[in-house]
Amino acid sequence: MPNPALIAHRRGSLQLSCPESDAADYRVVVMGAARVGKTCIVSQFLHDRYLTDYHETVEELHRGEFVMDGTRIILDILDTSGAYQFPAMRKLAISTSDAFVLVFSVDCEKSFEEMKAMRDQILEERETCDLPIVIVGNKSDVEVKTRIIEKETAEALVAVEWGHGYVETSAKEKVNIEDIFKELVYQAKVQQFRRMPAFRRGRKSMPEISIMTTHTKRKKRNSCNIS
Ligand SMILES: Nc1nc2c(ncn2[C@@H]2O[C@H](COP(=O)(O)OP(=O)(O)OP(=O)(O)O)[C@@H](O)[C@H]2O)c(=O)[nH]1
Ligand SMILES: [Mg+2]
Repeated sequence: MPNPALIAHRRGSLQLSCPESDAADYRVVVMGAARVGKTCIVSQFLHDRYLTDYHETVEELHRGEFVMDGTRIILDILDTSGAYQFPAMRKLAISTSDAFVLVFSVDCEKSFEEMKAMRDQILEERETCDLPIVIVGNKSDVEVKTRIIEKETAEALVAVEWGHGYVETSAKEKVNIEDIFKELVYQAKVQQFRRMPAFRRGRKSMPEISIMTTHTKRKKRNSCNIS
């Protein structure tokens, strides 16, 4: 059953007319090689549903929300194609997004390399490293002998060398899925904080951030018209 607390839609099928003045809004793009599990991750996050039948994505826009420190966080989540047959769409997604989720599959070396190339493209097109980026190693449920990218290897590169967030997930078993989006909002808050004058003047401590997802508790807001 769809999760009533999260409002998800495909591009073009929903008119959203709610006033969002009290909410922080982030446009998030989910990128990664084909079949790494991007759509399954989004589906688990928004609908608590795992998709066993594979359908190649072209591009789908979803909307979800949760509450962090009393602030409503609205995420416009763009699920993209892993096939490189839509370079213009990828370029547009990169230029218009606030935050990035880059997914690879821990049993696929090629997807790890593609994730690196996508990150390079993002940094090049946005001309900055100062972006909220979370790297996701999906399919952590696979057998040990099938696994190719070790957690330590990915963490050393992503968290230590690059300074991004790293989360290992299983969309199949719904492990750590919410952590992706919590980490992403945390990264976005860190970026905002770094840009604050007080921090530039030398303040080193970070604000306390606690994130609570509420999509099992919240009710769909009446002011949103879904057609
Ligand atoms: N074992 C395992 N399989 C998964 C997991 N997540 C996704 N899959 C499977 O991997 C296949 C691809 O999943 P998708 O979510 O459609 O992949 P995608 O990255 O969206 O693929 P594109 O839309 O083509 O870019 C499907 O058959 C899923 O059932 C996971 O966590 N573990
Ligand atoms: Mg997909």
